[in-house]
Amino acid sequence: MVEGFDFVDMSYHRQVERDSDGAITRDLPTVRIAFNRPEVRNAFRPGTVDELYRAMDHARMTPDVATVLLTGNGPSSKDGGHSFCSGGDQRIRGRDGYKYAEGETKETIDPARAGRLHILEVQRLMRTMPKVVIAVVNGWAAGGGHSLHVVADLTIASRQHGKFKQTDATVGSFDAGYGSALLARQIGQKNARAIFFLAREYSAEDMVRLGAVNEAVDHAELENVALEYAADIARQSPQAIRMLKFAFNMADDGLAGQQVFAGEATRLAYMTDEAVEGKEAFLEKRDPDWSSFPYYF
Ligand code: S0N
Repeated sequence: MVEGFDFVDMSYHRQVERDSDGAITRDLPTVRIAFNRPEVRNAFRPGTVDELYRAMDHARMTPDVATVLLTGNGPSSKDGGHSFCSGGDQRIRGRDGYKYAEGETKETIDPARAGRLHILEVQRLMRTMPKVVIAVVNGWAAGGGHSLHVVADLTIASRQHGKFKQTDATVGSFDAGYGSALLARQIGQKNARAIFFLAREYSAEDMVRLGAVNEAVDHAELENVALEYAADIARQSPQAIRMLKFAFNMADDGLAGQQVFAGEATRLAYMTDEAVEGKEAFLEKRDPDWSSFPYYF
């Protein structure tokens, strides 16, 4: 457990493989990050989103972590309701675009903290981090919570409690970026438009049929299945996984997606004798000798 967060939980899960003598042969570590405001269906405020960002970024920079599980704590102690995330907390949405914490006023609020759409920064981090993010939908995924599952690389959902509803238009907001356009790439224009325009409720199995969710599983098994997914991912080549993630993103992310993919390609190229020759020639103040590097393989 990583301490210091109020609204988000972050914990490391160390799964291992052992040989017949019981010795550990492979570590398969995973990070679980969970919204922790179940009494409001895990709605997020700026403070929640800032913590979520820090947790995600910590996972991004932890070298041996292959996979991030994003989920919601619960059920609610008030009514037993289960939730993944119900999006932006509507209680603090000001007409001026700021999100007011308790006791804050227009005069005291810090615009740098409360004036922007923080959650979009988390979406970009999920999208560009070199790790697989799995949305583990244990209850309601609504509004901005629905968009987070869309942005995740994979989604598994509780058969009993996983529910999906895109309520943005109901409350006068709209995720006009990944939440809608990426969803249309995933499940087709007509299906995505229906989800947004009609704001109807979908079960986990409905979403599997539409191709928006990878698997619906028994609620009691949800986190175990998520850890099995994470372990399988951790058995693959880390380099191959991040190249594949960035390749899957590239067409939809335009030049920003190309930049992320190209960064990895450049990093790999730096490991070749050819790139080393270019650098050494510069440092030795001579022309590079490319004669041993073919133009065609
Ligand atoms: C999730 C729903 C469908 C669950 O219904 P259910 O099970 O009947 O529970 P409720 O009784 O409705 O809820 C239980 C308690 O939780 C409170 N609550 C639930 N969701 C929220 C919320 N989002 N904000 C504040 N409170 C919430 C209820 O009020 C209730 O409290 P009590 O017990 O005190 O009465 C249902 O709850 C529902 O429809 N929720 C609202 C979903 C929603 O519309 N979310 C917002 C959609 N928009 C966004 O998420 C925008 C996201 C975002 O950040 C963003 C992105 C782009 C641009 C701008 C922004 C931005 O920052 O706003």
